[in-house]
Amino acid sequence: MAGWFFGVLKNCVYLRYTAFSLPSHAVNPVYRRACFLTGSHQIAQLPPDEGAEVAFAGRSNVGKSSAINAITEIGSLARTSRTPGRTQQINFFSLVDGYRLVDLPGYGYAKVPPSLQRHWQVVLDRYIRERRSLRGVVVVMDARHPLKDLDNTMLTWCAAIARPVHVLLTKADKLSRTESLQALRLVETAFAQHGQEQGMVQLFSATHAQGLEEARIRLDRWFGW
Ligand SMILES: Nc1nc2c(ncn2[C@@H]2O[C@H](COP(=O)(O)OP(=O)(O)OP(=O)(O)O)[C@@H](O)[C@H]2O)c(=O)[nH]1
Ligand SMILES: [Mg+2]
Repeated sequence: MAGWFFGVLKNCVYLRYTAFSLPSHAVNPVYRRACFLTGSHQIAQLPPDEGAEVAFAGRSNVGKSSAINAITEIGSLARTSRTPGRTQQINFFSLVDGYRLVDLPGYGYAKVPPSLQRHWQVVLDRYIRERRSLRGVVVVMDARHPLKDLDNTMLTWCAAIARPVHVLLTKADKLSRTESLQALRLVETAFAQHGQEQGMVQLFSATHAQGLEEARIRLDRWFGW
């Protein structure tokens, strides 16, 4: 790939022409330029519904924030924690102007007070249903415990409103190869039954950098790059 690229040197923005080809597996540089944009508690606080964004949804503690960090190769971009319920707002990360990754609060964590759980249920429902710039939802599941009730609800619901979904079966590093493939087949079958397009389920590991390229290819397609 050849073309003009922006760079920053000693606080000066410069433009340069790169003539050499990037290898096919090269990371699209926009992911590495991700930066925190804003965090929202309410629908009214969301940034303008313009451009394009991809949201990461899933049960609490499955590894949504870690997946965003692995994909962007910025370890400290989204806050992660061993303690479930870490992400308690809708966090927006800007890639380039008008293109965003979105880290959603996790669902299904029993220790979150019921009133807060209801709040997020309503906000996430409206966000996924109404957000015009939302190109697709990455549903993150723990490869060891996929397809919990709320995951099935999310898949059914996204299919019903024709929201494209890509499933990351993360923490695959904790499974043997055979177990990983079993989990993959299981979720692929369920995915098809939920009326979603086939072939959009993958194994992933943030800690072992597994499945990054496949995930980025999906994001590239949704963003139209
Ligand atoms: N082994 C392994 N651990 C992981 C992986 N991804 C995330 N973790 C760990 O899982 C825990 C939760 O990760 P987070 O990324 O904070 O999970 P989350 O889904 O954003 O959690 P909430 O914001 O609470 O909903 C952390 O201790 C991570 O280090 C992975 O691929 N492999
Ligand atoms: Mg999180």
